[in-house]
Amino acid sequence: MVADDQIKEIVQAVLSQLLARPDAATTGTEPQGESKAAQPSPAGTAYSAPAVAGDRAPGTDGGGCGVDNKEDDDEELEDLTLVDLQKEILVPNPVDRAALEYFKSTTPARIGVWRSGPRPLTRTVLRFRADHAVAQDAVFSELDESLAARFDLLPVQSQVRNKDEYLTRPDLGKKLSPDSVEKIRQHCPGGVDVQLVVADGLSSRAISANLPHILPPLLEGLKAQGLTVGKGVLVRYGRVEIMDQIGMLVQAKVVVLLVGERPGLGTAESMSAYLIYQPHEGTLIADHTVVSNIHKGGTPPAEAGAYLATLIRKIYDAKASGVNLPL
Ligand code: B12
Repeated sequence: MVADDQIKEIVQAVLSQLLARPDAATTGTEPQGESKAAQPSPAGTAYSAPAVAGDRAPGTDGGGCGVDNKEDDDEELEDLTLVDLQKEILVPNPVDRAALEYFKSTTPARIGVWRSGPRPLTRTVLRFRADHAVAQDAVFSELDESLAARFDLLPVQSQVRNKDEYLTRPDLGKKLSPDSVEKIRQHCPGGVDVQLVVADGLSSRAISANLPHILPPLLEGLKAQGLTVGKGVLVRYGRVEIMDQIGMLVQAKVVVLLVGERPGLGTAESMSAYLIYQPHEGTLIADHTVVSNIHKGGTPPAEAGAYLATLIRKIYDAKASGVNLPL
């Protein structure tokens, strides 16, 4: 086992060697074209002087090792995830800038990212990795339990004990812990029209970001639709199918689950609503209706809340959901 001091010494030695290298500021590992390409075009809009290794002036690229330029040691690194990709123009001097801006405005996909020879720009690669890190952080982040008190929800837990188990045992996330079953029996009134369930799922960030905006229009909408709503439940380490067990316990007509979606590279804050009419032992996944992509860059949560209220009324009236719900 290497002692902490030894590790520090090794890191120090590697860093001083890198800084002492004559080519530390110009590694020559990136073709010059990249740095040139990454410069803002004369008519450049959103893209300006990033403090990222691969996007410096020609010949100053550090190959992304982060120690390429001593003067920059105290500089704050730009948080690439804050840059709006749909507005970032990386193509130098585009022939038809307006068309490129239009295409980019229509999709969050990474189009028009330019290149360095056959490779993507360092900036593009770093952005990809940063977005991936954000997605991983969202998956590993824990549910903010203060949401329960804030929105008058009953905090419960699946049979999962920790995040690692959550990720490796999806089956346990579909069932309530015995304590939670008892809690729901005690605190949630039975026979309601609508049972609300909120679960962290694969992104508790999605819940923190959207819950405050979706709940008011959803609850107001259900009231306006004349539907009774039971005591809502906040599930830690929950998977989609846990909503069926909760629905069966409280004998609700319609169960609505708000859950964090598996984060992608576009956003880590996307939430889905899954809906089901009277779940029972033989319920299948296909008996659920899904409304996905609820976040500020997709269907905004306030709009989704109002829409869900009308959809729940439709499911209630049709006595069916999922593939059985008439279009
Ligand atoms: C992962 C995923 C899957 C995985 C689920 C496996 C797993 N165990 O996780 C697989 C590849 C199997 C899958 C299959 C399908 N999926 Co899918 N899936 C997703 C994805 C990318 C993430 C879902 C998520 O994060 N759920 C939250 C976590 C916590 O849930 P979970 O409990 O771990 O897993 C359950 C749910 O993911 C659910 N689920 C997944 N897909 C679907 C689709 C439908 C219609 C339903 C009711 C449930 C459901 O089943 C899982 C097991 O119980 C979403 C995209 C998104 N932005 O949400 C699409 C998404 C939900 N899927 C979709 C579709 C269309 C399907 C399929 C119908 C595709 C097909 N033609 O076969 C099938 C149906 C599955 C079924 N059994 O009936 C659509 C739903 C569109 C809609 N509004 O109805 C979405 C929104 C993608 C999209 N944008 O088109 N899917």
